[in-house]
Amino acid sequence: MSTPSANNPLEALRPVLELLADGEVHSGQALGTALGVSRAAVWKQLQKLEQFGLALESVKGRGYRLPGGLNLLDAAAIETGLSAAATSLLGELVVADRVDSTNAQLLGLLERGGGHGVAMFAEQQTAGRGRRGRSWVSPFSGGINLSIGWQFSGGVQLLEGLSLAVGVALARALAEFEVPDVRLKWPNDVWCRGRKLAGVLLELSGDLTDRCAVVVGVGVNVGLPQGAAAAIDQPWIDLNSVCAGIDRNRLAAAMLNQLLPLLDSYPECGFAAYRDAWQDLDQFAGRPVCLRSAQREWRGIAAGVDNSGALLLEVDGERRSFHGGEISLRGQE
Ligand code: BT5
Repeated sequence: MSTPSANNPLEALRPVLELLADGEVHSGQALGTALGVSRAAVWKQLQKLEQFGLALESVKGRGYRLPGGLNLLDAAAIETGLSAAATSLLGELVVADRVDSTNAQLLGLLERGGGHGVAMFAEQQTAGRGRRGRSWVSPFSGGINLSIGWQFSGGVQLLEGLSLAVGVALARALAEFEVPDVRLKWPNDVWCRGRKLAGVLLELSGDLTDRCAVVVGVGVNVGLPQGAAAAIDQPWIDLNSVCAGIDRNRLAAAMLNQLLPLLDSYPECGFAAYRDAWQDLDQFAGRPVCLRSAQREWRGIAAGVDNSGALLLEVDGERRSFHGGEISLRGQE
């Protein structure tokens, strides 16, 4: 797939971004010389950067800097970190500057008959999606926004529990960077220190009884600017506040190294292969929770998940399984 240039409006600004990525002060003169353009042209480029929400700082009499620097996603750097297994399963790697939603882009591709094995990362999403019409806050360079398209035959029931298994895969990728206190919250959240660090959104297309496709969408917070994060209406956390300095390209590769083999083997092995690992990471195991669905509310003690990924709750001494709804810790619902 060729990346539509509309998804890469930063292309022309990459050289100046790469100079500023070190977080140091650069004078307009030095930037102009390095880029081979006039100071006025540098100024125009810097103004455009601000349109991406990048907080450029002007240091009086000295020049400009991007506080904290930038660690841009780069396809070649991601590819360097891929395992042999992931490399052989990857159809195409796309790194976009800005898209509406990587899931929406991948769904479009799948509907046009392509997309299998395509992994798309975006520095920024203007309409990042959560479940049930909710949104995912994804400011420029603030995290990893990734969608992978996967076609398979045999009907959608083969993907039962997949969003939970993806959570396990993410936890494994984060463990490679020794991120502390990572837990999973049923059905699709990765938490850290009691706050949401990452979310998973699966979207399906095709004939759900036969040949169909899934888009696995994952958003992980790396360094969310406070301004953008103000729009998040629940406790959140980013990697920089627990484990600063993780290279985004290495993390992106680690995620693909986990997710591509998972997708390849999932129709055969299913959630049973991930259940124990999921339960070891369960944020709410043994705790009193409230499960809310559109129709009603259940109160019980969280007792893990079954082989299909359904939530198990002890309700009035009886163990019941639930396939949908949202859980919260009792007392905090
Ligand atoms: C999710 O939905 O958690 C799924 C998020 C999936 C995002 C990825 S990014 C790549 C791909 N492309 C997309 O367009 N989406 C996927 P849900 O469980 O419905 O949670 C959404 C809720 O999480 C929101 O209503 C907020 O409360 C909260 N939220 C939004 N942005 C957040 C963020 N950056 N960090 C933590 N929480 C956030």
